[in-house]
Amino acid sequence: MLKVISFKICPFVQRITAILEAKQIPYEVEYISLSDKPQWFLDISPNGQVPVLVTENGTALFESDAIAEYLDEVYPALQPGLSFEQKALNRAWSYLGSKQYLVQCSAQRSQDIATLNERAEKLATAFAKVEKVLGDTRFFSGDIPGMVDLAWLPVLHRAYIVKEKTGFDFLAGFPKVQSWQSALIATGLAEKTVSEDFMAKFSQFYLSEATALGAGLSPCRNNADKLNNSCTDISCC
Ligand SMILES: N[C@@H](CCC(=O)N[C@@H](CS)C(=O)NCC(=O)O)C(=O)O
Repeated sequence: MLKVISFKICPFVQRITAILEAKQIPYEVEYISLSDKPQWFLDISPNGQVPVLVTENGTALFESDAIAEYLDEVYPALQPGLSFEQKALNRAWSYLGSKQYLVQCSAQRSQDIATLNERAEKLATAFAKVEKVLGDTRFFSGDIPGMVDLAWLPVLHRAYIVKEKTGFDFLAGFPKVQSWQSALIATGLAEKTVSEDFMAKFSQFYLSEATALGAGLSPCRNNADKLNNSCTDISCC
């Protein structure tokens, strides 16, 4: 069986588990600690990063884009019959999604409102591009989720949680992206592709009192005076 080496709040991993779930490919997950990486993991992960996908042959694949493309090619297509051009376009829109993971992580870790808004603005630049190309279908290009949808799922899932928990809306001003988010959340894929304690881990890391989002949970949302340190941590987890 395929094995995904994972870290619980990693969006790069969630993209891969989303593809596995959507394609109904059986897989198992092994979680590791990124602050204390085991030697066996370092031996198979050239960059020391998750996700790693161990194939049926025992080959350790790394880099989420490469893993996503492997799963797309080897297992039955989610959207059969796409032309090579359409596939290339889908990859390009997927890359735009996966490039936002660290941007969003850094926004969520912002320690003051000004930094949060500044980083959310970077994310908004990407949402504006997608808003322009989303059509009338439920998902990015059709009525079932395809590879582009799954690449954006981690970003849209996190935006959903943040809005639910704090009221802060990364998608403000993008009605089509909001509908797309609702359609994706309604599939149930978001919950299926993370660990059972994802919410607790996510909240602990991104919505604690140390972040502007977490401090915003108090009735006084704009705590900029209290939280005047800029976050310099752009790492994700
Ligand atoms: N380019 C990599 C990025 C993966 C990544 O940043 N993973 C993070 C967790 S979300 C990680 O493993 N960080 C540990 C480290 O960089 O030492 C990919 O697409 O797979």
